[in-house]
Amino acid sequence: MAAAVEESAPKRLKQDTCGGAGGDDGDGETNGGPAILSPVSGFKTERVLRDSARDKTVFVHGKMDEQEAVIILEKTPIRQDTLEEMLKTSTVKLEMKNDIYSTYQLQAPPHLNEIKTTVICPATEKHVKKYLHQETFLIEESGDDYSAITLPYISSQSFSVQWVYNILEKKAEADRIVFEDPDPNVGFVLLPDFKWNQKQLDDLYLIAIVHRRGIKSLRDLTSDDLPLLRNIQKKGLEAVQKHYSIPPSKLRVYLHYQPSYYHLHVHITSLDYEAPGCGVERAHLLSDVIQNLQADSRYYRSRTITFPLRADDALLLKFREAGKL
Ligand code: M7G
Repeated sequence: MAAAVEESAPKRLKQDTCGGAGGDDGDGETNGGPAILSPVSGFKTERVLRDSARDKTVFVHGKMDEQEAVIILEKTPIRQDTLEEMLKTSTVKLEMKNDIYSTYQLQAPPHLNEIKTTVICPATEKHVKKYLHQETFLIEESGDDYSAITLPYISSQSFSVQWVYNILEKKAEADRIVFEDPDPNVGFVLLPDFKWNQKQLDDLYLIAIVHRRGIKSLRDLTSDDLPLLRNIQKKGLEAVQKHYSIPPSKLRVYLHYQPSYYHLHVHITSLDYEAPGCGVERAHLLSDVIQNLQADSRYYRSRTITFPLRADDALLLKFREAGKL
């Protein structure tokens, strides 16, 4: 059962550019008011990229206004604070009854029955691949492999980080910011990851995005960056404690390698939540990163780092071509 977040009502997105209104300049829009028009009503499904009955999620590729789009639909957890209302106001249909056992189809009123919907439009081929269910392979990337294979690849192929700059420049999601340290060198913005609907703490998911530009990933970090990392660890976790009453001992704080977006950010999730990408093959605990850099300034420049790649990832092909797989 999901404990509720004691917060103001979550913010919803305005009409998306691919749905009609709004510009296409890469600026973000965030709005605290009600949704006006459904950007997904005109969505034409092409194929389901991935679905999970267990997670109650579906990733769909299709078209919106002739533009490529990916939508992610996710049934949200049942919340403790609205449970009573839900049981009182729902209609029920008996499915079966046997002795002391009975099952029903319960139809909750719309406001207690929402589906979290994420829209990516226009979506690139890389977005479609990101969400397509794929076989994965582990790569062992040495420091030299990074310079010779990965760096040239990510310099030309990685996802745009415009959404990150929009957050840092307060052009998007400004009203969602939980904490900010504006210092250009060690500062960061802490806000909810867009995977989290902020309605229950069980699946709390925040990201701390550093103000400093040019740190692509873990690979770029040296001991010079320790003040930045320690600042996130200290002030970021203090802010989570203050805002959500969750102590550091209940949080998983980590960096991804490889990330999808090459602007340094730290993931902060509830320890009780098995967030996608929190496994040992991709997640590096911030506290370990700090200790490793304390012990060896060039730790992440030189060591071999293991990470998974999907079968159709062009980077995997580059490693294959180089005889590394
Ligand atoms: P990552 O490790 O680069 O990639 O993390 P991943 O998506 O493969 O984990 C980037 C994180 O930023 C992810 O947890 C995303 O869910 C989150 N994220 C991505 N976008 C495009 C947005 C966004 O526009 N707003 C917010 N708040 N979070 C985002």
